[in-house]
Amino acid sequence: MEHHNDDAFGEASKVIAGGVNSPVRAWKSVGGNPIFIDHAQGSRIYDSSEREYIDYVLSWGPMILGHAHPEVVTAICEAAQKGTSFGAPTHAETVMAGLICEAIPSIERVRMTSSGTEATMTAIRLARGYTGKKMIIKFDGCYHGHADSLLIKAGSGVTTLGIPGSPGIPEELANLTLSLPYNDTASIEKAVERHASRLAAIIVEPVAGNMGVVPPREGFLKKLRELTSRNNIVLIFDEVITGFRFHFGGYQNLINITPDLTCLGKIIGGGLPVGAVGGKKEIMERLAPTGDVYQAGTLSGNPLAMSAGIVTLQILKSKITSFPSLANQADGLCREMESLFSRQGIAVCTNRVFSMFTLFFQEGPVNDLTSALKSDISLYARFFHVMLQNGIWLAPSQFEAGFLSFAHTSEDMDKTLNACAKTLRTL
Ligand code: KE4
Repeated sequence: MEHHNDDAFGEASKVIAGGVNSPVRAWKSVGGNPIFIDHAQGSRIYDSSEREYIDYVLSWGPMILGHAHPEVVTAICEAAQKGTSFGAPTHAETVMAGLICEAIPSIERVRMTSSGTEATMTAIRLARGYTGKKMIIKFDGCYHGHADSLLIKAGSGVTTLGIPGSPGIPEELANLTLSLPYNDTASIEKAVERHASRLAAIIVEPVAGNMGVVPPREGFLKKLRELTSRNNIVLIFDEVITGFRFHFGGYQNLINITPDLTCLGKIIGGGLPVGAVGGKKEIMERLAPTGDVYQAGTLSGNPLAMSAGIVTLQILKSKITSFPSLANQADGLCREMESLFSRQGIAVCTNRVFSMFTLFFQEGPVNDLTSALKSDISLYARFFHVMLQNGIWLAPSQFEAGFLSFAHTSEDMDKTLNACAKTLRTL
């Protein structure tokens, strides 16, 4: 049935809160009704009117192999033939956990969940249970999912929608979370000095992706490791976006900093609902059933999600030598876009880490939430819509990351740059 887009959103809004199952999909910050997608293949995504777009959102990161990768689809179909959920251990979960432990040496034990939110929520609870302390520190503009303790000055949809905090979180709980400016070493030193005896954890996106891409300043993560080691504070790297994005492992492997716990999601699920928390055996064994920190999940380690994730990670493992060219492709795209912007006299600041990037509509630099918020979001909104008309699917928010996949071709790059040139002429 031909679904005209506005009808689709109208229909959805009659039965789904806000017409979407995740706020950032509603296009609130860029305006207009969201386009509904019918299917996707490789680097391309198709709406319900069969219009084709080159996709740089990639489901917010998971689709690093491109959409509907044949081996991933086959793995899911084969798993489905054997049943979709048993509520009992399966060998696939051991294989998945083994791949994660092999790729990220700091992870000695894993617990699978069905979302990144559950992974970070579990990590926080574990840190509090393990240390017996209550306070946590996060960073402004970082987004760790929507667990109560973490929805404080969060990034992603919270920043996009300009939601001050989130009603429904008791201040007794919110007051136990201190959010500091990202990359601000001085403020973290002062905070730890003052609160060390009460601090259970510091949680950080080692490369921030939820205020747009903001890389860590030299020494920032090292300082967090030093301060947490000295004060019995659990250091949690939220690698839900960065895990397996830059290579077959975590960002932590590349900078040689070992967190106590790591949260994963997105890519490790190959597009199916998956999250994971992992880390030191001594901490992870505090989780029920060996320990007394409870967490659980009916569909945690679900056979279909494991089959998609295992094949995805195995393919990424076989592509270890291809990651540099993925990063080079992103580098070339960003440089060419920057020169198109400067030729048109439009200010843009590009932050890129390997194959994840954000074009901030401002002079820059952008190294924390305060500087990210200086971006011209109405200009971004116009850019978003005209690029869409020109067949390019970008994040419907200035404060998100763009991603490349191994399915993006040089033809995709050329088409994107032509669309960008055409778009900029209309701005
Ligand atoms: P989920 O619960 O959405 O699977 O994961 C939460 C999460 C945790 N940590 C980081 C670093 C994340 O980026 C996320 C989720 N990312 C957003 C987009 N930046 C998901 C998109 C959405 O909310 O629809």
